[in-house]
Amino acid sequence: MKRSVIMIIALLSFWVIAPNVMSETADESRLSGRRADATVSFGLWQTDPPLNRFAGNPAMGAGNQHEVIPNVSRINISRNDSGGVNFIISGNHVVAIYNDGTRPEDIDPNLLVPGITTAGGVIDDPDKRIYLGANETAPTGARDRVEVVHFSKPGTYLVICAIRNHFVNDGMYGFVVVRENQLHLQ
Ligand SMILES: [Cu+2]
Repeated sequence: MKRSVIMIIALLSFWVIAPNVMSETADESRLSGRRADATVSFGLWQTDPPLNRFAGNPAMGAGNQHEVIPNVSRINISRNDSGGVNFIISGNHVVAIYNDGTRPEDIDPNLLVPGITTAGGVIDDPDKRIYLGANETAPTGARDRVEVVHFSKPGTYLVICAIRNHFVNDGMYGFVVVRENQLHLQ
């Protein structure tokens, strides 16, 4: 009986003390719910009409929604901690990310990777580009994949699908907003 009372007191005190210790040692911005990472759906497999990929992908890009969801994702970084975005790619898409302040109209959709003609080709505008992801023909470029991209500086980053038809015709682009947490800088 005594022992169980002691156990309860020990557990309760841990429950009270542990969060305080954690908040002193960990990044408070993360504990308070400010996200250091975000998950972005980059192309989605449709369900209406029903889609069956069991035996293989539908031809000509059918059955795929060319959208970036959420369209604007936000992450927080601090002086000591950077952040990341997990792009979950479904379909034939190529992630290209441009530096802070780049707008969709700054992209030249007529600069193309030579030799690729599918879906209008792949945009290859290197101006202010900070990341170009895998193509489906690359060894790492399966249609269903994740690319995790690191952000260490605040800014508003344009993220486009570099498949020309997706960007030009479907407006497949979004933004990653990286904010620096000023509250806990010392
Ligand atoms: Cu795309």
